[in-house]
Amino acid sequence: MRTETPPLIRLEEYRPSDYLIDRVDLDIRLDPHATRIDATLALRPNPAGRAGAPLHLDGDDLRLVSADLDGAALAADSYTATPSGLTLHAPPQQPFALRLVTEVDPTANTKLMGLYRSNGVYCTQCEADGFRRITYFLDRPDVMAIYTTRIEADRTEAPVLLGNGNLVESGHAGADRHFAIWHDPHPKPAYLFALVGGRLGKVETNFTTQEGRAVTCAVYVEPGKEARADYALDAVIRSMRWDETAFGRAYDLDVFNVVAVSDFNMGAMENKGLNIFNDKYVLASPETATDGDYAAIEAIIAHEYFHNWSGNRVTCRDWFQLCLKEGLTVFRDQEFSSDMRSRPVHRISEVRSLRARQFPEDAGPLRHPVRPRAYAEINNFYTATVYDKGAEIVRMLRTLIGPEAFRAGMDRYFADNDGRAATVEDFLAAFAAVTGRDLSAFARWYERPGTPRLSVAMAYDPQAARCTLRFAQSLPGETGQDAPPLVIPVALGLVGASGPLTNATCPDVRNGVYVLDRAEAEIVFEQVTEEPVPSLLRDFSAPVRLDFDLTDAQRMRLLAQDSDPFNRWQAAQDVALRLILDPDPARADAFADALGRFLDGEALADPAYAALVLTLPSEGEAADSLSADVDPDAIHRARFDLRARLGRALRSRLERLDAALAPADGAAYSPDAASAGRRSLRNAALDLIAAGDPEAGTQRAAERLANATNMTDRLAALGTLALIPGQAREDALAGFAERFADEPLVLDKWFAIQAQIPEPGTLERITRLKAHPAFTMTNPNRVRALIGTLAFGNPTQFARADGAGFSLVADTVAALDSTNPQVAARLLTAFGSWRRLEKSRAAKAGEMLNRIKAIPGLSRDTADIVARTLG
Ligand code: 0A1
Ligand code: ZN
Repeated sequence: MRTETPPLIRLEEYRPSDYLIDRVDLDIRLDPHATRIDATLALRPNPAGRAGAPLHLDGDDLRLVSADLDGAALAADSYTATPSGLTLHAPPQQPFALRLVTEVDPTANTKLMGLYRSNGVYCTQCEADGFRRITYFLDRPDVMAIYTTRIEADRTEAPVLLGNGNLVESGHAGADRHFAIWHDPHPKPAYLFALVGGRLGKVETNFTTQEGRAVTCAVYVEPGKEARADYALDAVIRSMRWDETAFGRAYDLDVFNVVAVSDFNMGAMENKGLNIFNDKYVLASPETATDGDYAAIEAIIAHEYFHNWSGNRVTCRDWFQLCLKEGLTVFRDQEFSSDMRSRPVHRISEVRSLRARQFPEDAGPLRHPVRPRAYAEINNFYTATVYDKGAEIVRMLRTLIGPEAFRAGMDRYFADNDGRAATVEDFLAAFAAVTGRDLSAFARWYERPGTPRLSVAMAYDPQAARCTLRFAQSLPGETGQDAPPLVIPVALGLVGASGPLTNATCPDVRNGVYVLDRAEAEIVFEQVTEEPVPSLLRDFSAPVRLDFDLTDAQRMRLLAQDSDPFNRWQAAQDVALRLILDPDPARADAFADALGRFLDGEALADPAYAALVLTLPSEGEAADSLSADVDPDAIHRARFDLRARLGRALRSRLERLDAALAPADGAAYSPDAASAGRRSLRNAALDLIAAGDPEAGTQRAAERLANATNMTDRLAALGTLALIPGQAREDALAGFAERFADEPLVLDKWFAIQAQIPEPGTLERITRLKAHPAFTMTNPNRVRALIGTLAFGNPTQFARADGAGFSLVADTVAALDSTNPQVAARLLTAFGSWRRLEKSRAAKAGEMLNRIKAIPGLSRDTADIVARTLG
C-alpha cells in the first residue's frame, strides 16, 4: 500500500452547516472498556444552510448502539452509520431530537483524543476534532449548543466527577455507583466539551468577580501531590484579577476547575469551566520544579483562563481562524506575564522563542500563513506561526493604533461577537470601527507566509545635522508587483556617544514609531548634532529580520547607551552571532571587554536581564541565520570556543558575581521573578566559568549540586556538568536519577539533559535510556524529553554526519505513528530545516523522510507533515 497525499480542506470552500444543534443532553456511564454515551441532540435546519440536505454527523472510531428520532427507532433504510460518520438521508425540516447511543473503550484510546484514561483517570480532549470520538456530531466550531452532562461512574474508581459549567445535582446510582449532573449555560462548540472522572486530590479557594459573582476555583491533581498545586491555584486567581483590570473581562460560572493529567498531547486545554492540563504545567515544588517551570505554569494557567473570553465566549467560525483565539490569547498571556515579572526580560524571552521556533518554520517547507488557506490535518496547525506570529500581529496592531484605541477595539470585539463564532475579519472590523482606520493593508500579515526582511541604510550629513534612513522591505520568494507591501511598525530612535539624541526630530515618527507601509521609503531626522547609531525595531516592534550593517563598536554603543533594553540586549546578541559565524579572536576580546563593563555597571541591579545579555545566541539561531550549507558541527565548535574565551576573559568578574549572588544560608526558596533572576545570573556565570575552565567548572558545579536546595540550582549544575565529559558527570547523573526515581516529571529533565549532550556517544546513551524503567513510549512527556530533545535541542547529534541521529528520530516517529499520530507528526517537524543543511547531511535526512513516507497505512497527521516537508 502506498501512502497518498491527504486531501485538502480549503477556506474558500467554507459554507455554513445545513443543520444546527441547540442543546445536547449527555448521559455518560464511565467504564474502563465499555463507556456508554447516551446523547440527545436538539437539531434544526439552519436557515443559512441548504434546505432538505442530508444530515451528516462526524464520527471517528465509534460504535453505534442505537439511534432514535423523536422517540422512535430510526428505520434501517433512513440512515447510514459507520465508525467515521452517521448520515440521515432525509432528516425532518423542523426541529427534531436525535438520540444516539455509542460505546467507546477509553482504556484502548492511545491517541489521547476523545475520551481516554491517564493513570486510571478518565479525561477528554476534544480540540480540534476529538468530540466525534465520543458521539456522532456536527463537530465544527460554528455549531454551538448548550450542554447538560450526566456522568455516572463506579464510586471507588472515580469519586470525583467533573464536567463543564456548574454542578446541578449529584448522588448515588445503585450500590457502587454515583453520578453528577453538570450544566453549562453558555453555548459552545463541541471542541470545548470536557469531563473528568477519577481519584483526585484538590486545593481550592474562592474568588469574587468584579461583577460580584462568587467563584470556587479548584486545582485537581494526583492524590498526595496537593501541595504542588498551590502555585497553579494562585496563578488562577491572579489571572482572573488581571483579566478584569487589563481587559475588563470577568469570569462567568460559579466554578472554575483545573485538572492535571499525566498523559496529554499538548500543554493544556481551555474546556469551558474545566481546563485540563498536562501535569508538567501544574505541579510545582521547589524540590521538583525550576524557575522556568514556575514561569511556564503561570503563563499556561493564564493562557487557558484567558481563553474563556478569547476562544470560548467568542469562538472561531472554522479552524482556519485558529489564530483568532490562539494569537490573541498568547498576546494576552504574554502581557500578563510581563505585568507579573520584568517586562523587558519577558519580551526578550518571547522573541527568543519566536526566533527559535517560528522563524525556522517560516523559512522552511512547513511555512504557512498565520491564517492558513488549506489544511489536510488541522492538528498539524497548532504551530509557532499561528500562536506566536499570531500574537506578534496583535502586538503590532496595538503599536499602530495605541493602547487606548486597542483597549476600545478589544471591548468592541467582545461586545460585537459574544456568543458567536467569529473570523479574523470580525476582529479587525472592531478596531476599524473604533479608530475609523482602514486596516485592509495591515490584514496582509494574516495572509502572507515568510519572515519579511527589513533592510535599512543610513546617511549622515554633519554640516546639515541631518540623518537619513532608507528602508526597504521584502518577503523571501516574492517579487515587486505581485507582493503588495506589509504595514511594518518600526519603533526607533537615534543614539549618540553618550545617550539617545532626544533633540532630533522627524515628522514621520510618531510616539517613537515609524510606520513603513511601502516597499521602500526614506525618512529624515533634523537636528542630529553628532553621527548617530540608529536603534531600530525597538522592543522588537515587528516580526522581521533586520538587515542593518553596524560595526561592533556601534553595537557596543547601543549596548551601553540605548534607552531600549531590548535593543541593548539585541546589540550584544548581534555581535555574538557574528563572532559565531565568523570567529575572530581580537573582536571576541573586545566583545568581552564590553560585556565586562556592562556587568560592572549593572549586573547586580538587574540580574535577570544581565543573564540574558550573557547568554549567547543558540546554535539553532546561528543555523537559522544561514540560508544554505549549514554545518551544525562548525557552529557548535565556534559557539563553544566563544563561550570558553568569554569565560576566561570574564573569569574574575564571574566569580565575584557568583559570590555576590549566593543565597543567604537557610534562605527559603521563592519563585518570584527577582529571586529567579538572581539564580539565573549566578547559573549563567557558572556556565561561562566552566566553559572557560572545565576543571574549575566541574568542581564548582559539583559543589553547587551538592549544596542545592532547589531544582533550579540543581539542574543548572547538572547541566553544566553534563557538558564536561568524565566521571564527575556520570556520578552526578546517577545520583540525580536515584534521588528522583519516583518523580517522572523530574526524570524528564534528566532524560532531556542527557539527550542534549553534544557528543557522538549521545545516541547510544539515548538508546540505553529508552530501556530505563521510567521511560515509556505511551507518555508524550517522556517521548518529548528524550527523543524530542535530541530532535529539537541537539543539532550536532540529530544531524550527525552519518545519519544515525535522523534514523533514531525517524524510528521513533514510525513506532509512534499508529498509537499516537499527533505526537509522531510533531516530532517529525524536526526535519523542517533539512534542505538548508550541507549536502551530505541533507541527503541523509531526505532518505529518512522518504523511508517514513513509504510506511504503509501512515496516519494522516504524519503523512501530511512528510509530504509537505519533502514538498
Ligand atoms: N487550545 C489549546 C491547545 C490544544 C490544542 C489541541 C489539543 O489536542 C490534543 C490540546 C490542546 C491551547 O491553546 O492551549
Ligand atoms: Zn490557546
